[in-house]
Amino acid sequence: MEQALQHVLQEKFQKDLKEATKEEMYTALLFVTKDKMKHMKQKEGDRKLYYISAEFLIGKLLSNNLINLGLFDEAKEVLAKYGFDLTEVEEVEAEPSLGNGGLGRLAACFLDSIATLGLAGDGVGLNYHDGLFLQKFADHKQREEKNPWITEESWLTRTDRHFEVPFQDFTLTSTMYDIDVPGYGKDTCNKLHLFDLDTVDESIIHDGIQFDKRDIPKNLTLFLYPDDSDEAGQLLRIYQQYFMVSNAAQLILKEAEERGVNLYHLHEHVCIQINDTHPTMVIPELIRLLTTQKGFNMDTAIDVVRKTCAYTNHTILSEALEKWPVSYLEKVVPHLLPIIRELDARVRRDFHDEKVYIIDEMDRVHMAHIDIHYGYAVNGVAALHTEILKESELKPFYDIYPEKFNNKTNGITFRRWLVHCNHELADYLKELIGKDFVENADSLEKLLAFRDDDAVLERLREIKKDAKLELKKYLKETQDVDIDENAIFDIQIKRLHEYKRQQMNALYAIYKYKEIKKGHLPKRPVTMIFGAKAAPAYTIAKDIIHLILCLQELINHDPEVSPYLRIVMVENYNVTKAEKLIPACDISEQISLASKEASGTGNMKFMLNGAVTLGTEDGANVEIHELVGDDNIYIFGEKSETVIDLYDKAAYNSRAIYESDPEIEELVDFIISKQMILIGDPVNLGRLYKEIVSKDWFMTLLDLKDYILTKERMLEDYEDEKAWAKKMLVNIAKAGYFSSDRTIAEYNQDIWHL
Ligand code: OX2
Repeated sequence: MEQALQHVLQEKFQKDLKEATKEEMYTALLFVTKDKMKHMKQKEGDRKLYYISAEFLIGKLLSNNLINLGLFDEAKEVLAKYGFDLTEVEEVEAEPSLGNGGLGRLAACFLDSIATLGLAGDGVGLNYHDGLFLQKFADHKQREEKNPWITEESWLTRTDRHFEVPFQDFTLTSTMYDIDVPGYGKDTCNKLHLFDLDTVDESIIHDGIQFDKRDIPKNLTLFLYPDDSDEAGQLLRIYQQYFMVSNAAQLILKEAEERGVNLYHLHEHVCIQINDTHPTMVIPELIRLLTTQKGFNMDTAIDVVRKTCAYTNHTILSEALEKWPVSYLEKVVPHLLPIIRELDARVRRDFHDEKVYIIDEMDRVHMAHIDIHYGYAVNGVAALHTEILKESELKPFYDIYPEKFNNKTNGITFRRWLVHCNHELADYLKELIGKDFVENADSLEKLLAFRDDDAVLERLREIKKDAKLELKKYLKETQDVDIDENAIFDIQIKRLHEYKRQQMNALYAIYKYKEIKKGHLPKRPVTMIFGAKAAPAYTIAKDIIHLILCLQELINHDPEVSPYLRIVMVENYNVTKAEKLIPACDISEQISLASKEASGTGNMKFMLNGAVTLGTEDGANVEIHELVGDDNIYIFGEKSETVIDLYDKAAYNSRAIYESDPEIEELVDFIISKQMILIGDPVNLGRLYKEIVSKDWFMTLLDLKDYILTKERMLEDYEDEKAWAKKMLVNIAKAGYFSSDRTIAEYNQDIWHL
């Protein structure tokens, strides 16, 4: 390592290890690591997986690659010898914001686990130059800016693969970039293929993230999820999706032919996982390529494609189940329409239930319906979610194809979410139970043997305290905020969405503020931490951010309250920040309206790092609850059956709750109180107030009181330090099930058969 670094520094910068800057040292590490991976091949096998996804939220890669390659300790030592701190050096790396939230991070964890299990599987996506967006706060509001991350030297390698992608008005030539994906302790390596266009032009971006949505050659891979509140935005998304899948399909066929595969047996050698509906057009595109270029007839092409593709559903929110108007597809990819119409005609021929048609009476194409009819497997991402798919959301399909439906409860990679983000905890666990858990997560259960060992419990508390101190330092340096490491850290970090109910947590803050004002002081200070980006066109989500930022201002500047309660909204929440926040957390907020959070994966990361969940019976919380038992989790709120029933009967009435309960009324009214209006914008606060009182689609007021009571009980319980430490221990010990290695082993066993 020392020689290799020395060599790069000399060649590139004519410098010695002693003279290098942090940036130069980072570049040297990047080169050395990339060079090592360049010589690693993919595992050879009969069947190869292509995981197609609009998002891969990979985070910074230096440390993780070093860990997986077994070079981390050596690199750290060499750097220390020359006065460098590896943690500081890796700060130099820009984090690619190639994802929005859980779906994209899941894809990244999966790539790690696929490689770690030694399976041949590559990711396929797009190389967005400016990612999702960079979040800035000004006037207590979110502002969006571009988030460039591609530097001259990066993990991307330009390849000489290019494909022609035909659109209605023009044909574009792609360029494929690769990022290496090494497995933990493996000498094989997979790839993440990111497609791009050489003509993309970042200079067309102005005023934050505005740009001409119609200039496709210049804008195609600028942003992930460009604003689709108008037609031009929706068309751009279709351009992006088709560009992604046409490249994927061409790559898949090309690689198969290079491997000598007879395309009539494609399904025996290739498997395609469609990550939510964004890549759905790969199905008609493959059929098109097989029929127009490879001499297949329609029946055979459909048959082969059906045996090749599998689909993962990540949500039951109807606005997320994509439906593209036929007229839009006509404008962008008219050559796919005859195929989509043929696929629809076959469905209509075989089934007489309009709920399962592909094209509906309003001439919209239901993308998920294509996946379910023309793929061989459909999976949900947690047990409850899959049950809801089978029993309600996708019931008509389950009735037709019961054998296609299966559950794959999500997971997270322990290499990033424990070994990398929490060195102190990982090292201590290795000391206690051996290092086997890094690859064999179930062995974390060995920790249970120490549940009554005072010294171990004490050490776990110390490790938590150290992580809090680290976070305190980080927040001071990056955002100039002060937090108290002796406070209870209560953290809600995830995308901003009404169903995730950050607004309910904000109402708790109002409750606590008022209590403190009345002189009911908590035994120990509480620090409430939020981190969330709102989609640029999602008005109410932005209003909720505004509410939290106004409360932050009010509470942190009130000398009567701030010694006991603080609010911190972390700017531009991303993977790097999650890695600092999660190890420091005491209370993990997982408070979605039951039935709405398909799984959640933050809940798993927190648990693994010794936080205790405060949550509803939703998504994977249900499975966490089953694993840790009633004593080690705090569950509140209505169950999913009740919620689904309320929706079915249109029986939820937030105004009735508001008007009949003076305590709730007082909290909600505070949103538009004089003090708040003095700080914030009456338009935003007023709109949010009205939304909660007169609509409250995600039933905040339904669960608010139970939430407040449960959280208060949790704060009380925290005071029994030993009992709390035991809860931490049990959570860590039981987290093994949520390793993405387990999830991927199940995908492979039941769906992929690699
Ligand atoms: C998310 C889901 O909301 C979340 O519950 C889940 O854990 C994650 O996917 C990974 O499965 N976009 N993001 C999601 O769904 C969609 C659509």
